[in-house]
Amino acid sequence: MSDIQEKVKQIIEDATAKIGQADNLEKLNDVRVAFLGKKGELTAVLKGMKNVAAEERPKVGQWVNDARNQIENYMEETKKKLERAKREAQIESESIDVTLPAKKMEMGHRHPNTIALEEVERIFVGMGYEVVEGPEVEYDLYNFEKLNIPANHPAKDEQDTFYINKDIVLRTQTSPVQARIMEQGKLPIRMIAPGRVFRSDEVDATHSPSFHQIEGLVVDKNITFADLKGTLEEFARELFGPDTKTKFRPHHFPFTEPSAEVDVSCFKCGGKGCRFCKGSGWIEILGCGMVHPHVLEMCGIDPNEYTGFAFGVGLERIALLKYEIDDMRLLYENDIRFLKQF
Ligand code: 2U9
Repeated sequence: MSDIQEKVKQIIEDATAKIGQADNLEKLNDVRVAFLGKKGELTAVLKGMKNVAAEERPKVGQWVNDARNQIENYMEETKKKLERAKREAQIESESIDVTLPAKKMEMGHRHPNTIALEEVERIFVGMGYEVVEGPEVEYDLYNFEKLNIPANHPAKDEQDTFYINKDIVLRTQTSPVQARIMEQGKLPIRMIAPGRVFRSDEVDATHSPSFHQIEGLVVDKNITFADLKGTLEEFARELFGPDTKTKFRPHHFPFTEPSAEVDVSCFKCGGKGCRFCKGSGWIEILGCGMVHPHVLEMCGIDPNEYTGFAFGVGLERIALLKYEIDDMRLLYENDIRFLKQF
């Protein structure tokens, strides 16, 4: 066997061994370059042809071609094997374990205040009322003056207002929304004004410096206290059940005359007296009255032609009562374990 034939045989053996050792596609490519590339070992044999006798050259060419074919075939076979293994490893690593527990869907929950507000809105919208919102930062003029609460009125002290400056306050009630609507002069009016109000109160189980009110206002010709009574009795029955009784106790508000506070029969004991109603059988829920003629006048409505009634409820008070929550602070903590119960 000639030296060249020996050399080619050796190249085949070496290449075969190296291909066998290549355990990934990159290493296999390195082997291709080392043996079959332009500067590879087999190419070097061809480059040495100039030293081979002319009659020997076809033979040498044949050996080199056979060697190339043999190496390429084995390489191709190995490449396919490595590609298959790579694909299988990828499928294995990307496979999904369908037996794992699913990701939990975290559902939100309406706040008890929102549930109570939507319930009150539903009742009044059902009676033909409009829902109107207004600014939380309000002129003293609309928050106090036009509601018959002039400078030095004791109510101004009692409410202990947050002042932005001497003319602008954080509203202490939603009544300025009604005053603004009256001023627009479109009559009759049948509206409720829900929203956040502010009073400089210390936080405890029944107080917060920021809470919510829903106030109502009706202004039309021939509106009487009977309309007020009938409306609020119906409201109480819708909110607390059809057997609910109401009691109107005389009271005083600067913006209404006459005024009353309204109690409902205890929906826990039906009026017999229990821990919930502190033994009295009654629970106070709202304040109301006939709109003071002076308030009508200050808001541009002729009190000789029109009369009206108004009322105000604390939203938190309704939520606490309806859902039997004993501390107002729970409503502001937003603990999902608490909120989920309603
Ligand atoms: C206008 C005229 C009159 C609104 C009214 C009450 C009675 C009332 C309290 C309930 C609990 C406030 O949240 S609370 O502390 N409100 O008792 N509010 S009459 O009267 C108005 C409003 C607007 C123009």
